[in-house]
Amino acid sequence: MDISKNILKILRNKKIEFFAGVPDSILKNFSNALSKLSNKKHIIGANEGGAVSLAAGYHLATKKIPLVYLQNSGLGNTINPITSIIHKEIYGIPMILFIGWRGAYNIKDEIQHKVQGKITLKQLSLLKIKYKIFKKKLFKNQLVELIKHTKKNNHPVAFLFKKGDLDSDKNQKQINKKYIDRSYFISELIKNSKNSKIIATTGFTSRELFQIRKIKKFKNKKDFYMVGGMGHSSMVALGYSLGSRNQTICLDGDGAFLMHMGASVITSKFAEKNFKYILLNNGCHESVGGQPTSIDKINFKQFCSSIGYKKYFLLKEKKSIRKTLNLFLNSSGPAFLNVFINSGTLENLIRIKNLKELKKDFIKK
Ligand SMILES: Cc1ncc(C[n+]2csc(CCOP(=O)(O)OP(=O)(O)O)c2C)c(N)n1
Repeated sequence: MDISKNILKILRNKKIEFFAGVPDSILKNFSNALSKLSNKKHIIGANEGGAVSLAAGYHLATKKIPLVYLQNSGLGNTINPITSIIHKEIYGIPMILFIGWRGAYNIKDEIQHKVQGKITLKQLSLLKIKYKIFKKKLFKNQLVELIKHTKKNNHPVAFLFKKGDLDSDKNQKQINKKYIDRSYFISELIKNSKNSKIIATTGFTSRELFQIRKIKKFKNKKDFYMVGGMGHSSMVALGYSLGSRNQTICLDGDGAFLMHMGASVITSKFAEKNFKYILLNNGCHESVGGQPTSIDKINFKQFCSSIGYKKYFLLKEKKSIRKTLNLFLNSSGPAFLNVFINSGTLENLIRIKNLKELKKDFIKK
């Protein structure tokens, strides 16, 4: 039996049967095992703070121990509800956190995981959260001990996983090819927005944009890559657009959009003509394994008009790209473009490096 299924079995035996979280690549195999559960037992939250709050509410109703899974980059999002509600010195709510530990000691990882990777254990200690670092030969006992501890102390506990601890996912997702490839859209965007600055979201979007600029030998002076800070690209773009005359394009993903959806209300209210927002909508968290988002619940035409976007465009077909991009880019902002994209990314996607150099280039006029 694979480790994730084994873990789920232990959890079930201990009556842990409610799961909430935000997906992470290290925990991909575990969250895929959860995907078979009903919506009453497993919910992918908009952000990690929401996931721990959801778990807290479930505990209040059932007295059972919930489990929340997250990447350590989302630990910051949980800190407010943990320190102000969940902590044993406040209400005292037990729960288990499964944390994908990016930037862990002695493991090569991307630069944006360096700082958070280093402070993760210290943050947990500061929060008085007992933790264990997954060990393949000991994990059953480790888990049972953590469950006992959270029950006894009415305080969260954490189980940390490093890259490769859980089995890799053997069931490759079917790649949907109905819409537009992200990379194709990005190439067209680059060609058609020569005088614009692009602020691109976390994950494959930034990496594809970086790679396409490189291959086509466009200098990277136009882009700011949000290698982390998932969900905050639109606010960075708003700030930039207010301070600059450049047309500013925020290139976002649906998982990131949902993570801090309130930002869209602020951007549409305060943005000026030069602000353009593009949602690359594949209905999932593709960069960390393709787990579904809840974006399908939004009627974007109504949503955008209700929060004050001046224009809304929808793009689903490759053949309409040039025409729609032209209309969108030449419209007076704030304007919103909802692009339906296929899952799938470029082969051998490169990592973005030399961030300080890129920033220097970006801020040059
Ligand atoms: C606060 C935070 N939580 C989780 C992650 C891990 N993470 C990186 S990319 C990503 C998925 C982003 O999904 P979406 O915005 O839909 O873009 P896609 O991957 O589909 O291109 C996640 C969850 C993160 N970087 N930061």
